[in-house]
Amino acid sequence: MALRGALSRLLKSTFSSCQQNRSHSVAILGAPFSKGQKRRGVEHGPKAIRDAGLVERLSNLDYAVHDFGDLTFKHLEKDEHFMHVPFPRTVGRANKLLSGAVSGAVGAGHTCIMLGGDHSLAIGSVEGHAQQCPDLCLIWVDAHADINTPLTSPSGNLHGQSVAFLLKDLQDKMPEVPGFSWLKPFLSARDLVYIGLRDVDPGEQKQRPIHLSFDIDAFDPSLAPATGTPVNGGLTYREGIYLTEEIHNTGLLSVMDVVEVNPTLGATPEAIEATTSLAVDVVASALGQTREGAHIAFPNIPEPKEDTELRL
Ligand SMILES: [Mn+2]
Repeated sequence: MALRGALSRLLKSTFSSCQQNRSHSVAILGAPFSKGQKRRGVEHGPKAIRDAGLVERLSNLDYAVHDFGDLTFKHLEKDEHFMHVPFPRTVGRANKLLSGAVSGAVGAGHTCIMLGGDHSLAIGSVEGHAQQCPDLCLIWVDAHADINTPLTSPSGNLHGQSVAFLLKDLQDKMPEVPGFSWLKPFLSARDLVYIGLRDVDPGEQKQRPIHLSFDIDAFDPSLAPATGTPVNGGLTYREGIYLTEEIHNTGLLSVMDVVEVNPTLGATPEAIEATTSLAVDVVASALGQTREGAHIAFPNIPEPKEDTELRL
Protein backbone atom coordinates (compact mmCIF):
# COMPACT_ATOMS: atom_id res chain seq x y z
CA MET A 1 0.00 0.00 0.00
CA ALA A 2 1.37 3.36 -1.03
CA LEU A 3 0.46 5.14 2.19
CA ARG A 4 1.97 2.46 4.32
CA GLY A 5 5.16 2.62 2.27
CA ALA A 6 5.29 6.38 2.61
CA LEU A 7 4.68 6.16 6.34
CA SER A 8 7.36 3.57 6.90
CA ARG A 9 9.80 5.69 4.93
CA LEU A 10 8.92 8.69 7.04
CA LEU A 11 9.37 6.77 10.26
CA LYS A 12 12.64 5.43 9.01
CA SER A 13 13.92 8.88 8.18
CA THR A 14 12.71 10.21 11.54
CA PHE A 15 14.00 7.56 13.88
CA SER A 16 16.92 5.80 12.26
CA SER A 17 20.10 6.41 14.22
CA CYS A 18 21.70 7.14 10.86
CA GLN A 19 19.48 10.07 10.17
CA GLN A 20 20.64 11.96 13.23
CA ASN A 21 22.18 15.29 12.60
CA ARG A 22 25.75 14.23 12.00
CA SER A 23 26.35 16.71 9.28
CA HIS A 24 28.82 18.89 11.14
CA SER A 25 30.75 16.35 13.11
CA VAL A 26 33.41 14.20 11.49
CA ALA A 27 35.35 11.38 13.11
CA ILE A 28 38.68 10.39 11.59
CA LEU A 29 39.86 6.84 12.25
CA GLY A 30 43.33 5.78 11.15
CA ALA A 31 43.78 2.12 10.25
CA PRO A 32 47.48 1.53 9.57
CA PHE A 33 47.13 -2.01 8.32
CA SER A 34 48.65 -3.82 5.34
CA LYS A 35 48.17 -7.55 5.74
CA GLY A 36 45.34 -7.78 3.23
CA GLN A 37 48.02 -7.64 0.55
CA LYS A 38 51.75 -8.30 0.30
CA ARG A 39 53.36 -4.93 -0.35
CA ARG A 40 54.74 -2.95 2.54
CA GLY A 41 53.99 0.71 3.08
CA VAL A 42 50.23 1.02 2.83
CA GLU A 43 50.15 1.06 6.64
CA HIS A 44 51.65 4.56 6.36
CA GLY A 45 48.57 5.79 4.49
CA PRO A 46 46.82 7.38 7.49
CA LYS A 47 49.87 9.45 8.45
CA ALA A 48 50.52 10.48 4.86
CA ILE A 49 46.93 11.62 4.34
CA ARG A 50 46.92 13.53 7.63
CA ASP A 51 50.26 15.14 6.72
CA ALA A 52 48.68 16.28 3.45
CA GLY A 53 46.37 18.48 5.52
CA LEU A 54 43.15 16.50 5.91
CA VAL A 55 42.11 17.83 9.32
CA GLU A 56 42.73 21.44 8.35
CA ARG A 57 40.79 21.09 5.09
CA LEU A 58 37.77 19.62 6.87
CA SER A 59 37.94 22.21 9.64
CA ASN A 60 37.88 24.90 6.96
CA LEU A 61 34.60 23.40 5.75
CA ASP A 62 33.17 24.18 9.18
CA TYR A 63 33.18 20.65 10.51
CA ALA A 64 33.98 19.80 14.08
CA VAL A 65 36.76 17.32 13.35
CA HIS A 66 37.46 14.61 15.90
CA ASP A 67 40.63 12.77 15.04
CA PHE A 68 40.60 9.57 17.04
CA GLY A 69 44.13 8.70 15.97
CA ASP A 70 45.24 5.29 14.75
CA LEU A 71 43.95 1.91 15.82
CA THR A 72 46.61 -0.52 17.03
CA PHE A 73 46.63 -3.77 15.12
CA LYS A 74 48.35 -6.93 16.22
CA HIS A 75 50.26 -9.06 13.77
CA LEU A 76 49.66 -12.61 14.95
CA GLU A 77 52.81 -14.72 15.10
CA LYS A 78 51.00 -17.93 14.36
CA ASP A 79 48.86 -17.30 11.31
CA GLU A 80 49.30 -19.95 8.64
CA HIS A 81 47.92 -19.52 5.16
CA PHE A 82 44.37 -20.63 4.56
CA MET A 83 44.53 -22.26 1.13
CA HIS A 84 46.76 -19.64 -0.55
CA VAL A 85 45.32 -16.74 1.51
CA PRO A 86 48.01 -15.10 3.66
CA PHE A 87 47.41 -13.70 7.20
CA PRO A 88 43.73 -14.70 7.48
CA ARG A 89 43.56 -14.47 11.28
CA THR A 90 45.49 -11.21 11.41
CA VAL A 91 43.16 -9.66 8.82
CA GLY A 92 40.06 -11.06 10.51
CA ARG A 93 41.08 -9.72 13.89
CA ALA A 94 41.99 -6.29 12.53
CA ASN A 95 38.62 -6.01 10.88
CA LYS A 96 36.78 -7.01 14.02
CA LEU A 97 38.58 -4.24 15.89
CA LEU A 98 37.86 -1.71 13.14
CA SER A 99 34.22 -2.74 13.03
CA GLY A 100 33.78 -1.83 16.68
CA ALA A 101 35.50 1.51 16.18
CA VAL A 102 33.39 2.48 13.16
CA SER A 103 30.21 1.37 14.89
CA GLY A 104 31.13 3.50 17.90
CA ALA A 105 31.87 6.57 15.79
CA VAL A 106 28.64 6.33 13.80
CA GLY A 107 26.66 5.56 16.93
CA ALA A 108 28.09 8.69 18.55
CA GLY A 109 26.66 10.73 15.70
CA HIS A 110 29.74 11.38 13.58
CA THR A 111 30.23 11.05 9.87
CA CYS A 112 33.17 8.66 9.91
CA ILE A 113 36.25 8.85 7.67
CA MET A 114 38.34 5.68 7.79
CA LEU A 115 41.89 6.07 6.53
CA GLY A 116 43.55 2.83 5.39
CA GLY A 117 45.47 0.80 5.10
CA ASP A 118 44.57 -1.73 2.45
CA HIS A 119 41.08 -2.42 1.15
CA SER A 120 40.52 -5.57 3.23
CA LEU A 121 39.63 -3.03 5.94
CA ALA A 122 36.34 -2.34 4.21
CA ILE A 123 35.09 -5.64 5.64
CA GLY A 124 35.19 -4.30 9.19
CA SER A 125 34.34 -0.75 8.24
CA VAL A 126 31.15 -1.70 6.39
CA GLU A 127 30.21 -4.26 9.04
CA GLY A 128 30.59 -1.74 11.85
CA HIS A 129 28.59 0.80 9.88
CA ALA A 130 25.84 -1.77 9.29
CA GLN A 131 25.56 -2.41 13.03
CA GLN A 132 24.25 1.14 13.33
CA CYS A 133 22.67 1.47 9.89
CA PRO A 134 21.38 -1.89 8.66
CA ASP A 135 19.79 -0.20 5.66
CA LEU A 136 23.04 1.26 4.34
CA CYS A 137 24.00 1.09 0.68
CA LEU A 138 27.59 0.59 -0.41
CA ILE A 139 29.29 2.52 -3.18
CA TRP A 140 32.54 0.87 -4.19
CA VAL A 141 34.90 3.14 -6.13
CA ASP A 142 37.82 1.07 -7.27
CA ALA A 143 39.85 -0.12 -10.24
CA HIS A 144 39.03 -3.64 -9.09
CA ALA A 145 35.79 -5.28 -8.04
CA ASP A 146 37.36 -6.88 -4.92
CA ILE A 147 34.81 -9.66 -5.15
CA ASN A 148 37.12 -12.68 -5.40
CA THR A 149 36.63 -15.57 -3.05
CA PRO A 150 39.60 -17.59 -1.73
CA LEU A 151 38.74 -20.07 -4.50
CA THR A 152 38.83 -17.54 -7.35
CA SER A 153 41.57 -15.17 -6.17
CA PRO A 154 44.78 -15.50 -8.22
CA SER A 155 46.90 -13.83 -5.50
CA GLY A 156 45.05 -15.00 -2.39
CA ASN A 157 45.24 -11.43 -1.04
CA LEU A 158 42.25 -10.51 1.09
CA HIS A 159 42.12 -6.90 -0.12
CA GLY A 160 40.70 -8.31 -3.35
CA GLN A 161 38.02 -10.28 -1.53
CA SER A 162 36.35 -7.75 0.77
CA VAL A 163 33.05 -7.58 -1.11
CA ALA A 164 32.73 -11.38 -1.20
CA PHE A 165 32.88 -11.44 2.62
CA LEU A 166 30.04 -8.93 2.86
CA LEU A 167 27.58 -10.36 0.33
CA LYS A 168 24.81 -12.73 1.38
CA ASP A 169 24.52 -13.70 -2.27
CA LEU A 170 27.96 -15.33 -2.20
CA GLN A 171 27.56 -17.12 1.12
CA ASP A 172 27.42 -20.54 -0.55
CA LYS A 173 30.62 -19.84 -2.46
CA MET A 174 32.69 -18.77 0.55
CA PRO A 175 34.71 -21.27 2.57
CA GLU A 176 35.10 -20.67 6.30
CA VAL A 177 38.18 -18.51 6.53
CA PRO A 178 39.88 -18.62 9.95
CA GLY A 179 39.69 -15.29 11.74
CA PHE A 180 36.28 -14.38 10.33
CA SER A 181 33.88 -16.45 12.44
CA TRP A 182 32.57 -13.17 13.94
CA LEU A 183 31.36 -12.01 10.52
CA LYS A 184 28.04 -12.95 8.97
CA PRO A 185 27.44 -11.66 5.45
CA PHE A 186 24.66 -9.10 5.56
CA LEU A 187 24.67 -7.19 2.29
CA SER A 188 22.59 -7.96 -0.81
CA ALA A 189 23.96 -7.41 -4.28
CA ARG A 190 21.24 -4.82 -4.80
CA ASP A 191 22.68 -2.79 -1.90
CA LEU A 192 25.98 -2.42 -3.76
CA VAL A 193 27.00 -0.19 -6.61
CA TYR A 194 30.34 -0.10 -8.38
CA ILE A 195 31.84 3.29 -9.26
CA GLY A 196 29.02 4.98 -11.25
CA LEU A 197 26.06 6.58 -9.53
CA ARG A 198 23.90 6.23 -12.64
CA ASP A 199 22.79 2.75 -11.66
CA VAL A 200 21.28 3.83 -8.39
CA ASP A 201 17.57 4.36 -8.29
CA PRO A 202 17.48 7.94 -7.05
CA GLY A 203 14.27 7.39 -5.06
CA GLU A 204 15.78 4.56 -3.14
CA GLN A 205 19.11 6.27 -2.74
CA LYS A 206 17.48 9.17 -0.95
CA GLN A 207 16.32 6.90 1.84
CA ARG A 208 19.53 5.17 2.70
CA PRO A 209 22.77 6.05 4.45
CA ILE A 210 25.75 5.74 2.14
CA HIS A 211 28.96 3.88 2.80
CA LEU A 212 31.51 5.10 0.28
CA SER A 213 34.50 2.80 -0.03
CA PHE A 214 37.06 4.70 -2.07
CA ASP A 215 40.14 2.89 -3.33
CA ILE A 216 42.63 5.49 -4.52
CA ASP A 217 43.56 3.15 -7.39
CA ALA A 218 40.22 4.01 -8.98
CA PHE A 219 42.07 7.09 -10.26
CA ASP A 220 44.38 6.87 -13.21
CA PRO A 221 47.93 6.03 -12.09
CA SER A 222 49.09 9.34 -13.57
CA LEU A 223 47.09 11.04 -10.78
CA ALA A 224 47.52 8.51 -7.96
CA PRO A 225 50.79 6.70 -8.62
CA ALA A 226 51.57 5.79 -4.99
CA THR A 227 49.39 2.71 -4.71
CA GLY A 228 49.94 -1.05 -4.73
CA THR A 229 47.93 -2.30 -7.71
CA PRO A 230 47.64 0.54 -10.24
CA VAL A 231 45.68 -0.07 -13.45
CA ASN A 232 45.89 2.21 -16.47
CA GLY A 233 42.76 3.93 -17.70
CA GLY A 234 41.36 5.03 -14.35
CA LEU A 235 39.16 7.92 -13.35
CA THR A 236 40.17 11.45 -14.26
CA TYR A 237 40.37 14.06 -11.54
CA ARG A 238 37.14 15.58 -12.77
CA GLU A 239 35.31 12.24 -12.77
CA GLY A 240 36.45 11.34 -9.27
CA ILE A 241 35.57 14.70 -7.81
CA TYR A 242 32.25 14.80 -9.64
CA LEU A 243 31.41 11.47 -8.07
CA THR A 244 32.19 12.62 -4.55
CA GLU A 245 30.36 15.92 -5.10
CA GLU A 246 27.27 14.00 -6.14
CA ILE A 247 27.53 11.81 -3.06
CA HIS A 248 27.78 14.90 -0.89
CA ASN A 249 24.71 16.33 -2.61
CA THR A 250 22.61 13.37 -1.46
CA GLY A 251 23.23 14.48 2.14
CA LEU A 252 23.50 10.82 3.09
CA LEU A 253 27.20 10.09 3.38
CA SER A 254 27.62 8.25 6.65
CA VAL A 255 31.00 6.47 6.40
CA MET A 256 33.81 6.85 3.88
CA ASP A 257 36.88 4.63 3.51
CA VAL A 258 39.98 5.96 1.78
CA VAL A 259 42.31 3.07 1.15
CA GLU A 260 45.42 1.84 -0.66
CA VAL A 261 47.43 5.06 -0.42
CA ASN A 262 50.99 3.71 -0.19
CA PRO A 263 53.50 6.51 0.26
CA THR A 264 56.45 4.15 -0.08
CA LEU A 265 55.50 3.33 -3.67
CA GLY A 266 55.76 6.84 -5.09
CA ALA A 267 58.78 7.10 -7.42
CA THR A 268 59.37 10.73 -6.43
CA PRO A 269 58.25 13.05 -3.61
CA GLU A 270 55.95 14.69 -6.17
CA ALA A 271 54.30 11.36 -6.97
CA ILE A 272 53.64 10.75 -3.28
CA GLU A 273 52.35 14.26 -2.74
CA ALA A 274 50.04 14.01 -5.76
CA THR A 275 48.50 10.84 -4.35
CA THR A 276 48.07 12.03 -0.77
CA SER A 277 46.66 15.41 -1.76
CA LEU A 278 44.23 13.66 -4.10
CA ALA A 279 43.09 11.56 -1.14
CA VAL A 280 42.48 14.76 0.83
CA ASP A 281 40.61 16.23 -2.15
CA VAL A 282 38.18 13.32 -2.45
CA VAL A 283 37.39 13.38 1.27
CA ALA A 284 36.91 17.16 1.26
CA SER A 285 34.74 16.91 -1.83
CA ALA A 286 32.64 14.11 -0.35
CA LEU A 287 32.11 16.42 2.63
CA GLY A 288 31.02 19.38 0.57
CA GLN A 289 34.02 21.23 -0.75
CA THR A 290 33.14 22.49 -4.20
CA ARG A 291 35.48 23.05 -7.10
CA GLU A 292 36.08 26.58 -8.14
CA GLY A 293 33.38 27.43 -10.62
CA ALA A 294 31.02 24.70 -9.42
CA HIS A 295 27.60 26.10 -8.68
CA ILE A 296 25.49 25.26 -5.67
CA ALA A 297 22.05 23.70 -6.00
CA PHE A 298 19.10 26.13 -6.16
CA PRO A 299 17.52 25.03 -2.87
CA ASN A 300 20.78 25.89 -1.11
CA ILE A 301 20.99 29.49 -2.31
CA PRO A 302 20.08 31.67 0.65
CA GLU A 303 17.02 33.86 0.23
CA PRO A 304 16.97 37.45 1.49
CA LYS A 305 15.01 37.87 4.69
CA GLU A 306 12.17 40.34 4.68
CA ASP A 307 13.25 43.50 6.39
CA THR A 308 10.20 44.36 8.46
CA GLU A 309 11.68 47.59 9.76
CA LEU A 310 12.09 48.99 6.28
CA ARG A 311 8.54 48.05 5.37
CA LEU A 312 7.22 49.91 8.39
MN1 LIG B 1 40.13 -2.15 -3.65
